[in-house]
This record gives sequence, C-alpha cells and structure tokens, in this order.
Amino acid sequence: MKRVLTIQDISCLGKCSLTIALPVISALGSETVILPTAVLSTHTMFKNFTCKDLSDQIDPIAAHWQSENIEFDAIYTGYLGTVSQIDQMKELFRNFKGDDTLIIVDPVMADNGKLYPAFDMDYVKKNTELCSLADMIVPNITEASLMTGMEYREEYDEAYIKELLGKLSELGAKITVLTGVSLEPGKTGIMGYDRTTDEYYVYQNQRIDAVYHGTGDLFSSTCVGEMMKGKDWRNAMRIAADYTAHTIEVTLQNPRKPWYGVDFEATLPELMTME
Ligand code: PXL
Repeated sequence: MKRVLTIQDISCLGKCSLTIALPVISALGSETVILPTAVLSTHTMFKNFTCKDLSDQIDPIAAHWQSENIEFDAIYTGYLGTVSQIDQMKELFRNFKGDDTLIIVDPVMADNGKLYPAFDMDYVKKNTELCSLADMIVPNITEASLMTGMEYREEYDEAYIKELLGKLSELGAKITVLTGVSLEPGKTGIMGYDRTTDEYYVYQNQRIDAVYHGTGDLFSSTCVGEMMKGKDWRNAMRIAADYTAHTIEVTLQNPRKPWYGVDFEATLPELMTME
C-alpha cells in the first residue's frame, strides 16, 4: 500500500483541507498520514473563526518519524498558515524526499482574484519558493497570476493560460496544472503542462454555476489518490475534474442548500470505481 503524507490545516467545520484529504485519499486506497498545520473552528470564509497555530509541533513530529525511518510515496501540501511554516515544509521535503517520493504542492492562498484573508505578498513569495521544490503543482489562475506577476484576468484565451503555464513551469516542477480554466463558453476544467515532454493536456467539462469552498482541495486530493493508484497525471486530472463537477451537481440538489462545502460524502462511493 502506498503511504501519503498530507500537510494542511484542520478546519473543524467547513469540509476543506485535511477533512477532505484524509477521507478521499484513504478511500482511494492509500495510507494517509496527516500533519495538521493549525486547528481552526471553521475555514476562513466564516466570520470570527478561531485558529490555533501548530507550527511548534511540526519539527518534533517530523523528528519522531525520522527516528522511526518512516518513508512516504507522496507528500502533498495544501493550505499552510505562515511564512515560517513554509520554511518548515522545505526542511521536511529535504528530510523525507526519497528517490521515488512525489511532491505535490497546492499553493492554496487565493481565489477569484483575491488572496484569502490570512495572507499577504510575503506569503505569496514563500509559496512560490515552495512550488519550485515540487514535482507537481496545482494552482488556480489567481494563485498563478500572483506567483508569476502576470495580470489576473477573468476573460482570457488559451495563449494567456499557456503563458501562465510557461512561467510557472520555469519555477521547476515537472508537471504544472492550472485549475479553474475555462477555454470555451459553458465549460470549465484544467490545463496542464509536462515540462519534460513539452506536452499540454486540456480537460474541460460542463461549467456549473455554483461556487463552493473546498472544491480545490477535493480536486487535488483526488489527483493525489488516483496517481498513487498508478494513474498517469492526465487520467488523474480527468477523473478529479469529473468527480469534483459531479459532487458540485449533487450538492446543488441538497434541499438544505449547504454554502460552506460540498457533499463529497454522498459521492465518495462512486469515486472508488471511476475510471
Ligand atoms: O479550501 C481551502 C482552504 C483551506 N483551509 C482553510 C481555508 C481555505 C479556504 O478558504 O480557509 C482554513
């Protein structure tokens, strides 16, 4: 069985980061080791959330694992709390990256043209450095524009996306995937670039007019889980895009109209057989 380490916050209520990564990657058949970076009462789209930073736990936890000679097939980072925590991630990558360990960085920090409340440009700079240590990165267009210094656009064409991908891949990752890319009216999906083969991959499905928090985490966690199952990155992206879109559709049918997260619990059984 593959062993994945995922490092993100725990938002106790809100369905994002670790409360998505742990069930999704486990359901896809990998042992999922978690390293919580902070505990929040809810995700940061709620007002008045509490937050307990866990930075002081990261080094002792990692040191204990090292003393036990623990190895990982993948290390996947998502929402991190602070600039200094990103330095701790760099150290952790150095200590745990084996020859076959896949490092996936989702530089979670912004969406819809705006940084999340807790972050500033120093954080963007640090996250950009972290991306340069990854094998694969999965930013959205907002994060990509912040990291490359390119203008954020809501209306764009393929040339703009290719330019973003080109600049991002110069950071160093083998695979760069941009999420939330809409290349045709009524469609949305991803566009990725493999720097080693100079190949692009586009996958688009129906655009659903609804915005839910945590869908980026659902997408990334599904990709990680699928790649650990042996899927090539393109197939992993395709399944993750289909699964995320399907989960949004199912959530929209929920009469309780949840606003803060998607009903992935209802669709998880289907994910396990998606091809
Ligand atoms: O889904 C990304 C995410 C993760 N963790 C926290 C968040 C968010 C997005 O808002 O607030 C704490």
